[in-house]
Amino acid sequence: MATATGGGEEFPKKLQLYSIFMGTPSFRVRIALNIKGLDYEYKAINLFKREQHNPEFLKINPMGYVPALVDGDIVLADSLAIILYLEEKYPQHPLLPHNLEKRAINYQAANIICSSIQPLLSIPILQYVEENVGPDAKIPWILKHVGKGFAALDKLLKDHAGKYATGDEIFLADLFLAPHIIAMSQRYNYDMTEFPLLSRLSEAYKQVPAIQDAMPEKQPDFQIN
Ligand SMILES: N[C@@H](CCC(=O)N[C@@H](CS)C(=O)NCC(=O)O)C(=O)O
Repeated sequence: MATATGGGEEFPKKLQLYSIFMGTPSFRVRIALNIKGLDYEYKAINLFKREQHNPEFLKINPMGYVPALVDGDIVLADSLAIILYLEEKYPQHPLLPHNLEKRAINYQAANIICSSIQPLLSIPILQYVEENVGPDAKIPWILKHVGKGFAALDKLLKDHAGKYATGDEIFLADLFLAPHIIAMSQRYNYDMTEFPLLSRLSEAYKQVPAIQDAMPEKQPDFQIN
């Protein structure tokens, strides 16, 4: 680990983000860092080479997942935990609205994606579906679970949205939504017409530099897969 020496202990000087270009959880954290204007060192973890299982990385995240963040002597993993930590430690450009109801809706939307959509699309689950249900089962599986989640989010956010998911600023819900909408369109050419609000947000996200700079293809480890 690149370190700075101070007071006998060795901690990295700058924030370090362990990330993979294509994963939506890493994408969420990159957006948060960009919105808050935080400079960071990009530490690529190549999941295709199974680098997540390297003992050095398992010291950072015992789950063997990216993203993970190192901020001095604080080491954290899991995108939601990292983003909520960044929000408290670096309050500039808040990621949560003042209004309690809108804040709660942000938690709900983020958690729908974090707990009820993304885990069903994770590499081990998709491999399991392909190997144990059948090679043709993967795409219908993805479409079913994303469709259910997107339909719920479209309904949930309808009465709260402004230019973005819960108002005219990018908040937590957008950090979780944008990577999923973008990944579905890039990987599966997903048809969003059934979800009018999410389709509109998808267009709005194209104009947000913090999101565009966090795109998979802008990352140092990007490769066409
Ligand atoms: N709940 C975690 C999920 C992270 C996650 O699923 N990361 C995937 C990449 S998208 C990963 O590292 N997978 C490694 C593996 O499955 O071995 C978060 O939100 O950070």
